[in-house]
Amino acid sequence: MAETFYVTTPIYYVNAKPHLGHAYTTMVADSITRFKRQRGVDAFFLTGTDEHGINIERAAAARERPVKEHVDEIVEEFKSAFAPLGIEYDRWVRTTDSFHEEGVQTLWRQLSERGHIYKGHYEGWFCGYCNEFKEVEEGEDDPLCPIHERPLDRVAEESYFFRLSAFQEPLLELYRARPDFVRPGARLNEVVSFVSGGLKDLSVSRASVKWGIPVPGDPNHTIYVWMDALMNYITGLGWGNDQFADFDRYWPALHLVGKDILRFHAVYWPAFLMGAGVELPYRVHAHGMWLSGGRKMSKTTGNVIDLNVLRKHFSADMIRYFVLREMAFGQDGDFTYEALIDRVNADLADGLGNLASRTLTMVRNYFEGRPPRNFAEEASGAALVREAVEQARARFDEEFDALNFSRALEALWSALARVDKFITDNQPWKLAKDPSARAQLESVIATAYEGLRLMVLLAAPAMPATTREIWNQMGLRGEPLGINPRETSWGGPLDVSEIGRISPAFPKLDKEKIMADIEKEKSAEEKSLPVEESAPAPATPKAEEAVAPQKAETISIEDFAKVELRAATVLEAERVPKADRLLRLVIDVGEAEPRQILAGIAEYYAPETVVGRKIIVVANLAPRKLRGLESNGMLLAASVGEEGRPVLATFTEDVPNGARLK
Ligand code: ME8
Repeated sequence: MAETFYVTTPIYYVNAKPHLGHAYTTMVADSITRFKRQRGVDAFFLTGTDEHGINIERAAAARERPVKEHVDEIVEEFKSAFAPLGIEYDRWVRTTDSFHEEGVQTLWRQLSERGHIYKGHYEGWFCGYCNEFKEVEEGEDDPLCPIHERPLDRVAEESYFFRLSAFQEPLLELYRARPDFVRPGARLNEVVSFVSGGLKDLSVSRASVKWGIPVPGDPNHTIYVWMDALMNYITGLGWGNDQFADFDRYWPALHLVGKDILRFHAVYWPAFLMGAGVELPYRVHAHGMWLSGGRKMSKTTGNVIDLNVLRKHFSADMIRYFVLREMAFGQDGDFTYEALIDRVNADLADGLGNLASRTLTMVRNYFEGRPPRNFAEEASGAALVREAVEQARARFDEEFDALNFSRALEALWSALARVDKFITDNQPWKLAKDPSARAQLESVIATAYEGLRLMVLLAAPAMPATTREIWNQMGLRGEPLGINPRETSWGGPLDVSEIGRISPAFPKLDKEKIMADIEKEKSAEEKSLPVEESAPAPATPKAEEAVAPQKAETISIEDFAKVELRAATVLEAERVPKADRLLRLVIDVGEAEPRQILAGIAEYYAPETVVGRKIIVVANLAPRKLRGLESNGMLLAASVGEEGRPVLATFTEDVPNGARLK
């Protein structure tokens, strides 16, 4: 049986829009899942949304929406923000899912039967944003949450309690016996010192909150949001419900969390599980926070990096590479667009992209497109390059596996620089002019091609789309993520005949232009209506008009039948010079020849992000000319928001090119 691996992210509050912080943990989880799978491990990746509690109830009330409608909407926002970042989870748990509710109630019953829950009275101060009771100095009348700087709620009500105090010793014993239970080590020390300071019993029900899971046998109470939310990690595998049967296969989990919520995961969660007699997680790994303008990026501070702005200017792989490379996992990292642009230009455009283009151009020019496989190491430094790549491969695997993504990528990129320098030092353009230097030339290009091949395989979990693109350009068959780098060796057999069409995988970014555009968008954004728990969006008639579908005259089925809608795949994409909005696409509509169409999406989609996409086109539109180029069809896209941002229509299942939509 294959080794298994189970990774989770926190489930996110649906009180505001997703931002880079949420996407970060989820991109990390996606990359590590792809890394494991590529190495033959049976991996499972769970994420989802935390939908109960007073803060969600309030966010919905502020928008004058029924709570369920509000949460459904924000869940969709999360899903549609994550998908274009190449995030492919196995399951999305919503705490409003009935299987989850069933599992949470099962846990409650077990804890209750084992004597870990009792009824009492609670009086204290509660922060709806933290979902946590706060200690407040005697005599304070209007205390604020030290994290959110918002007024705390006074709570005085009947409440059920979990006997957390009884778990102080078992928890300390856990940290002693398994010092890797919490990573990094510095975080473990914080947890140990917190628990050593003494644990009070925890209030785990609320009589005044209606939007939650009812306490079994006492429906006047709802279960404390954190007890509800933490349970997603096992209900999502089928524990305590009949919906799924994955618990025995995948549990225990590696929990990836931000350090902001470490205590809940490293103290309360294992205590609940111990109480119920359930096996503990494998590890809780706390990462640092993305800061913006020197402060933690958060919806309450209002300094979040908007995923729409990011996606507009940067491809998913640029963003993924940057966050993995830039932030030492575990430490805080400062996010700036300037740093992102600099990294993309240095490491991706001038680094990986340039190495791929120059290597493949030489394969095309000097070897008629057939990669040479002469590993006799005739060229000077070839053996050293091979060694550097092999060392980087070993180092990369070790570091990535230990979640040291930045160091893993750093090791890979330093080998990449070695290959690049090796090409330059050997001056293949001179060797190509000298027939007696043929073996040397072969050795240079074979070494560069081989180094590139092995490095692209390793980079694939971090950058799935562009590595696939480079792989195809290299003429290699299969998918890089389908090839186990540990079973691939230098100079091993290759499934390749000729290289494909060469095009730069990463365009060089124009820093000044992008920065100016982002500034403009930021000021436009400030004027628009945010979904923010702190600043409720008034339901003005204008806001409603903006989302309401336009009424149109009806048409007959015959009218509709005149429109020939077909499935197609984008083969090539490039910007149209001097036309900011236009992309020129070459598409396969299942006909003998590909077609050219022009699409006004360039402001929202970088060319490399649409290549390979399945789209829907109006195939029988009369041809028309734009900027001297003929367009033979039109692609379909939803027009979203007041600015009419196009979102490409596609299929969620495999559809052959040319298939008609009716
Ligand atoms: O805490 N930098 O949800 P949440 C890095 N529902 N990561 C960040 C970040 C930042 N600036 N901001 C947010 C909750 N995150 C609970 C969790 S789990 C059973 C319940 C990421 O929407 C990071 O993973 O506030 C952090 O822990 C999480 O989002 C908090 O998301």
